[in-house]
Amino acid sequence: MKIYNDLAYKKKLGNKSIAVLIDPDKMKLKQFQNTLDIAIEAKVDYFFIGGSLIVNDMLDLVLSSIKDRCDIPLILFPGNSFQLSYKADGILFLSLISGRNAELLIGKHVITAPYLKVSPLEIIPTGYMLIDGGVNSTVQYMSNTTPIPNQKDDIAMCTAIAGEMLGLKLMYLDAGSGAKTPVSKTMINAVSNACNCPLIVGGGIRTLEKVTENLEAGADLIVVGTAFENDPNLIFEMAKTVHSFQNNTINI
Ligand code: 1GP
Repeated sequence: MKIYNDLAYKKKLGNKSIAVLIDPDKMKLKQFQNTLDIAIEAKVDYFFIGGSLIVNDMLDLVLSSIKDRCDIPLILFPGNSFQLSYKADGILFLSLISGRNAELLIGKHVITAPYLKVSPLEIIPTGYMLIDGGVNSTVQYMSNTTPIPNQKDDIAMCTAIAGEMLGLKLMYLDAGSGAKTPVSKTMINAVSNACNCPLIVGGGIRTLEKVTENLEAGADLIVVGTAFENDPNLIFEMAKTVHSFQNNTINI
Protein backbone atom coordinates (compact mmCIF):
# COMPACT_ATOMS: atom_id res chain seq x y z
CA MET A 1 0.00 0.00 0.00
CA LYS A 2 2.83 2.37 -0.77
CA ILE A 3 0.87 4.99 -2.68
CA TYR A 4 -1.94 5.10 -0.17
CA ASN A 5 0.37 5.10 2.86
CA ASP A 6 2.35 7.96 1.37
CA LEU A 7 -0.79 9.98 0.85
CA ALA A 8 -2.05 9.27 4.35
CA TYR A 9 1.32 10.19 5.83
CA LYS A 10 1.48 13.43 3.83
CA LYS A 11 -1.98 14.27 5.11
CA LYS A 12 -0.77 13.88 8.70
CA LEU A 13 2.14 16.21 7.96
CA GLY A 14 -0.12 18.74 6.24
CA ASN A 15 1.81 18.30 2.99
CA LYS A 16 -0.13 18.57 -0.25
CA SER A 17 0.21 16.86 -3.61
CA ILE A 18 -0.55 17.50 -7.24
CA ALA A 19 -1.43 15.03 -9.98
CA VAL A 20 -1.30 15.64 -13.72
CA LEU A 21 -4.23 13.95 -15.42
CA ILE A 22 -3.34 12.41 -18.74
CA ASP A 23 -6.09 11.17 -20.99
CA PRO A 24 -4.30 8.82 -23.42
CA ASP A 25 -7.02 9.43 -25.99
CA LYS A 26 -6.79 13.18 -26.00
CA MET A 27 -3.03 13.71 -25.98
CA LYS A 28 -1.13 14.22 -29.20
CA LEU A 29 2.34 12.68 -29.09
CA LYS A 30 4.28 15.95 -29.20
CA GLN A 31 2.05 17.55 -26.59
CA PHE A 32 2.43 14.46 -24.40
CA GLN A 33 6.25 14.59 -24.54
CA ASN A 34 6.22 18.27 -23.67
CA THR A 35 3.82 17.78 -20.76
CA LEU A 36 5.91 14.88 -19.52
CA ASP A 37 9.16 16.89 -19.64
CA ILE A 38 7.61 19.73 -17.67
CA ALA A 39 5.85 17.47 -15.15
CA ILE A 40 9.11 15.65 -14.38
CA GLU A 41 11.04 18.89 -14.01
CA ALA A 42 8.30 20.37 -11.81
CA LYS A 43 8.41 17.21 -9.65
CA VAL A 44 4.69 16.58 -9.67
CA ASP A 45 3.62 13.89 -7.22
CA TYR A 46 1.47 11.62 -9.38
CA PHE A 47 0.26 10.96 -12.87
CA PHE A 48 -3.39 10.03 -13.11
CA ILE A 49 -4.07 8.17 -16.32
CA GLY A 50 -7.58 7.79 -17.67
CA GLY A 51 -10.53 9.16 -19.57
CA SER A 52 -14.12 8.39 -20.34
CA LEU A 53 -13.70 7.00 -23.85
CA ILE A 54 -11.30 4.69 -25.64
CA VAL A 55 -10.67 5.96 -29.13
CA ASN A 56 -7.20 4.52 -29.57
CA ASP A 57 -4.85 1.99 -28.06
CA MET A 58 -2.44 4.36 -26.36
CA LEU A 59 -2.77 3.35 -22.70
CA ASP A 60 0.18 0.95 -22.48
CA LEU A 61 2.36 3.19 -24.63
CA VAL A 62 1.67 6.23 -22.47
CA LEU A 63 2.38 4.25 -19.30
CA SER A 64 5.67 2.78 -20.58
CA SER A 65 6.84 6.14 -21.91
CA ILE A 66 6.38 7.72 -18.48
CA LYS A 67 7.91 4.72 -16.67
CA ASP A 68 11.02 4.90 -18.84
CA ARG A 69 11.58 8.48 -17.80
CA CYS A 70 10.80 8.75 -14.07
CA ASP A 71 9.63 7.13 -10.83
CA ILE A 72 6.58 9.33 -10.35
CA PRO A 73 3.74 6.95 -9.42
CA LEU A 74 1.33 6.11 -12.23
CA ILE A 75 -2.22 5.76 -11.02
CA LEU A 76 -5.02 4.52 -13.23
CA PHE A 77 -8.14 6.67 -13.02
CA PRO A 78 -10.33 4.49 -15.20
CA GLY A 79 -13.44 5.71 -16.95
CA ASN A 80 -14.45 2.11 -17.58
CA SER A 81 -13.35 -1.47 -17.04
CA PHE A 82 -11.33 -1.57 -20.27
CA GLN A 83 -8.82 0.99 -19.04
CA LEU A 84 -6.69 -1.43 -17.09
CA SER A 85 -3.01 -2.16 -17.45
CA TYR A 86 -0.37 -3.90 -15.35
CA LYS A 87 2.10 -1.22 -16.43
CA ALA A 88 0.71 1.28 -13.91
CA ASP A 89 1.62 1.31 -10.21
CA GLY A 90 -1.83 1.62 -8.76
CA ILE A 91 -5.49 2.06 -9.54
CA LEU A 92 -8.23 4.16 -8.01
CA PHE A 93 -10.84 1.45 -7.51
CA LEU A 94 -13.68 3.92 -7.90
CA SER A 95 -17.13 3.53 -6.50
CA LEU A 96 -19.38 6.31 -7.83
CA ILE A 97 -21.03 6.97 -4.48
CA SER A 98 -22.69 10.23 -5.54
CA GLY A 99 -24.78 8.26 -8.06
CA ARG A 100 -27.31 5.46 -7.89
CA ASN A 101 -26.08 3.44 -10.82
CA ALA A 102 -25.46 -0.03 -9.40
CA GLU A 103 -23.01 -0.86 -12.21
CA LEU A 104 -20.68 1.89 -11.07
CA LEU A 105 -21.20 1.26 -7.39
CA ILE A 106 -20.38 -2.47 -7.53
CA GLY A 107 -21.17 -4.05 -10.93
CA LYS A 108 -17.97 -3.22 -12.87
CA HIS A 109 -15.96 -4.03 -9.76
CA VAL A 110 -17.22 -7.61 -9.76
CA ILE A 111 -16.19 -8.00 -13.39
CA THR A 112 -12.69 -6.63 -12.89
CA ALA A 113 -12.03 -8.14 -9.43
CA PRO A 114 -10.32 -11.38 -10.60
CA TYR A 115 -8.03 -9.47 -12.96
CA LEU A 116 -7.11 -6.95 -10.28
CA LYS A 117 -6.73 -9.56 -7.53
CA VAL A 118 -3.72 -11.14 -9.24
CA SER A 119 -2.35 -7.90 -10.64
CA PRO A 120 0.73 -6.14 -9.28
CA LEU A 121 -1.31 -2.93 -9.05
CA GLU A 122 -1.93 -1.27 -5.73
CA ILE A 123 -5.71 -1.17 -5.40
CA ILE A 124 -6.94 1.98 -3.72
CA PRO A 125 -10.66 1.88 -2.78
CA THR A 126 -11.95 5.37 -3.59
CA GLY A 127 -15.28 7.06 -3.01
CA TYR A 128 -15.84 9.07 -6.17
CA MET A 129 -18.28 11.94 -5.96
CA LEU A 130 -19.38 13.80 -9.03
CA ILE A 131 -20.35 17.39 -8.24
CA ASP A 132 -22.30 19.62 -10.61
CA GLY A 133 -19.68 21.70 -12.43
CA GLY A 134 -22.09 23.97 -14.30
CA VAL A 135 -21.89 22.05 -17.58
CA ASN A 136 -23.10 18.62 -18.58
CA SER A 137 -19.90 16.68 -18.01
CA THR A 138 -18.77 13.61 -19.89
CA VAL A 139 -18.77 11.62 -16.65
CA GLN A 140 -22.36 12.62 -15.95
CA TYR A 141 -23.46 11.51 -19.40
CA MET A 142 -21.42 8.32 -19.50
CA SER A 143 -22.26 7.26 -15.95
CA ASN A 144 -25.93 8.03 -16.31
CA THR A 145 -25.96 9.55 -12.84
CA THR A 146 -27.05 12.86 -11.37
CA PRO A 147 -24.21 14.86 -9.85
CA ILE A 148 -24.52 16.34 -6.37
CA PRO A 149 -25.71 19.97 -6.73
CA ASN A 150 -22.75 22.27 -6.10
CA GLN A 151 -24.40 24.14 -3.21
CA LYS A 152 -25.38 20.98 -1.35
CA ASP A 153 -22.41 20.69 0.96
CA ASP A 154 -24.41 18.62 3.41
CA ILE A 155 -25.19 15.94 0.81
CA ALA A 156 -21.52 15.73 -0.17
CA MET A 157 -20.53 15.53 3.49
CA CYS A 158 -23.02 12.76 4.36
CA THR A 159 -22.05 10.83 1.21
CA ALA A 160 -18.38 11.00 2.17
CA ILE A 161 -19.08 9.93 5.74
CA ALA A 162 -21.07 6.94 4.48
CA GLY A 163 -18.30 6.08 2.02
CA GLU A 164 -15.68 6.16 4.74
CA MET A 165 -17.85 4.01 7.00
CA LEU A 166 -18.07 1.49 4.17
CA GLY A 167 -14.29 1.29 4.21
CA LEU A 168 -13.34 3.48 1.26
CA LYS A 169 -9.83 4.84 1.78
CA LEU A 170 -9.84 7.99 -0.34
CA MET A 171 -12.54 10.51 -1.21
CA TYR A 172 -12.56 12.22 -4.59
CA LEU A 173 -14.64 15.34 -5.23
CA ASP A 174 -14.77 15.87 -9.00
CA ALA A 175 -16.63 18.63 -10.81
CA GLY A 176 -15.84 16.80 -14.08
CA SER A 177 -13.25 17.58 -16.69
CA GLY A 178 -13.59 21.11 -18.07
CA ALA A 179 -16.06 22.14 -15.36
CA LYS A 180 -17.15 25.76 -15.48
CA THR A 181 -17.68 25.82 -11.72
CA PRO A 182 -15.06 23.86 -9.77
CA VAL A 183 -15.92 22.29 -6.41
CA SER A 184 -16.50 25.09 -3.87
CA LYS A 185 -14.27 25.70 -0.90
CA THR A 186 -17.18 25.28 1.50
CA MET A 187 -17.92 21.82 0.13
CA ILE A 188 -14.25 20.83 0.29
CA ASN A 189 -14.13 22.09 3.85
CA ALA A 190 -17.28 20.23 4.88
CA VAL A 191 -16.04 16.92 3.45
CA SER A 192 -12.52 17.38 4.76
CA ASN A 193 -13.77 18.07 8.30
CA ALA A 194 -16.11 15.09 8.21
CA CYS A 195 -13.63 12.45 7.02
CA ASN A 196 -10.22 11.26 8.09
CA CYS A 197 -9.16 9.91 4.73
CA PRO A 198 -7.11 11.87 2.18
CA LEU A 199 -9.24 14.08 -0.05
CA ILE A 200 -8.69 14.45 -3.80
CA VAL A 201 -10.25 17.41 -5.62
CA GLY A 202 -10.42 17.98 -9.37
CA GLY A 203 -12.44 19.37 -12.23
CA GLY A 204 -12.16 22.87 -13.68
CA ILE A 205 -9.12 23.95 -11.66
CA ARG A 206 -7.33 26.57 -13.76
CA THR A 207 -5.74 29.16 -11.49
CA LEU A 208 -3.20 29.30 -8.68
CA GLU A 209 -5.78 31.10 -6.56
CA LYS A 210 -8.18 28.19 -6.87
CA VAL A 211 -5.42 25.72 -6.03
CA THR A 212 -4.54 27.69 -2.88
CA GLU A 213 -8.20 28.03 -1.92
CA ASN A 214 -8.79 24.28 -2.29
CA LEU A 215 -5.72 23.34 -0.28
CA GLU A 216 -6.61 25.78 2.50
CA ALA A 217 -10.12 24.34 2.55
CA GLY A 218 -8.73 20.84 3.17
CA ALA A 219 -7.93 19.21 -0.19
CA ASP A 220 -4.88 16.94 0.04
CA LEU A 221 -4.37 16.19 -3.63
CA ILE A 222 -5.25 18.43 -6.55
CA VAL A 223 -5.85 16.90 -9.99
CA VAL A 224 -5.54 19.03 -13.13
CA GLY A 225 -6.04 17.96 -16.73
CA THR A 226 -7.60 20.52 -19.09
CA ALA A 227 -5.64 23.56 -17.87
CA PHE A 228 -2.37 21.68 -18.46
CA GLU A 229 -3.52 20.51 -21.89
CA ASN A 230 -4.05 24.17 -22.76
CA ASP A 231 -0.84 25.43 -21.14
CA PRO A 232 1.66 22.80 -19.94
CA ASN A 233 3.88 25.54 -18.45
CA LEU A 234 1.23 26.09 -15.80
CA ILE A 235 2.43 22.83 -14.24
CA PHE A 236 5.54 24.60 -12.88
CA GLU A 237 3.62 27.27 -11.01
CA MET A 238 0.89 24.97 -9.77
CA ALA A 239 3.38 22.39 -8.49
CA LYS A 240 5.29 25.17 -6.72
CA THR A 241 2.11 26.47 -5.09
CA VAL A 242 1.07 22.98 -3.96
CA HIS A 243 4.50 22.16 -2.57
CA SER A 244 4.68 25.42 -0.65
CA PHE A 245 2.12 23.82 1.69
CA GLN A 246 4.53 22.04 4.00
CA ASN A 247 3.15 22.00 7.47
CA ASN A 248 5.56 19.51 9.00
CA THR A 249 3.46 19.34 12.16
CA ILE A 250 1.80 16.01 12.61
CA ASN A 251 -1.96 16.49 13.16
CA ILE A 252 -3.52 13.24 14.17
C1 1GP B 1 -10.05 15.20 -12.70
O1 1GP B 1 -11.92 15.66 -13.97
C2 1GP B 1 -10.78 16.21 -13.42
O2 1GP B 1 -10.64 15.06 -11.47
C3 1GP B 1 -9.96 16.91 -14.42
O3 1GP B 1 -10.59 18.06 -14.67
O4 1GP B 1 -9.70 18.47 -16.91
O5 1GP B 1 -11.03 20.20 -15.72
O6 1GP B 1 -8.71 19.66 -14.96
P1 1GP B 1 -9.97 19.16 -15.62
